[in-house]
Amino acid sequence: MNQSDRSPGRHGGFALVFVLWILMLAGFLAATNAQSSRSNALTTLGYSNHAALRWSAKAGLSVAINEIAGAKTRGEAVPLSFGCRFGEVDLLVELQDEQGKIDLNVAGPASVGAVLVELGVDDKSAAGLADKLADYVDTDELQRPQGAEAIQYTQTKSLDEPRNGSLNSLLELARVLDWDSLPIDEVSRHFTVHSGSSRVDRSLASTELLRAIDVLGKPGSAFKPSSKRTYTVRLSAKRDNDAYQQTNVVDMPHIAGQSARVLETAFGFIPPAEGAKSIDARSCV
Ligand SMILES: [Ca+2]
Repeated sequence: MNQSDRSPGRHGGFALVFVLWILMLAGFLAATNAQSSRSNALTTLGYSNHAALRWSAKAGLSVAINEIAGAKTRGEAVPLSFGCRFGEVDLLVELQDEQGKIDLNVAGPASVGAVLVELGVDDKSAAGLADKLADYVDTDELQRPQGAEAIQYTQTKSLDEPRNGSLNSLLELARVLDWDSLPIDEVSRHFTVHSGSSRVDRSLASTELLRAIDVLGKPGSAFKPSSKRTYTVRLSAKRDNDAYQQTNVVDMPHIAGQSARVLETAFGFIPPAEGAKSIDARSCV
């Protein structure tokens, strides 16, 4: 076979390889594009879910405020929790009267330490945490046995220092030496900075708090009703595989027509398993 006989076949072979290479490249580009489209779609779905969860929680706070106001107007007990739906978002709302908690600005370290022990903190650590909190709040610079004033914060290279005044928010506990080790969500179920009372309404207190009060031998912690109407509103929202939690402390108005004031807000996305669980199917609106 001469050169002219072999050329067309060789050219045909080159052409075939070239076409196959182009097809492979086109396939690769198509696959990449499909993957990118799927990724974009998932990202968009994620944004959509997050936006829906955040707005549902925001709207759920208004529903909760109306529930509290309605119960008060009717002379009924404020519900401990309720669930409802905003479209495809499941919302669980938990309500807690701050009068059933220990006020960290008022309680002594013995009371704070006793509650921490009931929450599972060992005796020595609980005493240390209680002393550090008391030093953070009191106006002097005299360090308690296991406490911490400004010099201890400097020695531990903390960027914070004691306020030497009342806490404005539970979130400020993150600045108190060693308190950042405690889960704020758990802490907020037993402590407040808004009741303004050294006493606790036993009918509203958690079981851990009741045990601590009994250990302290203060059954007299029976409550003298306060004029304060402050509540923690904990909202857990869930849609698909995303979940979101928002916690607010709300000061309810004393006079009809006035608006509720939001004193504290904490929020964030959480593991779906911790989101709203089985709730009834009523609509939130
Ligand atoms: Ca101090």
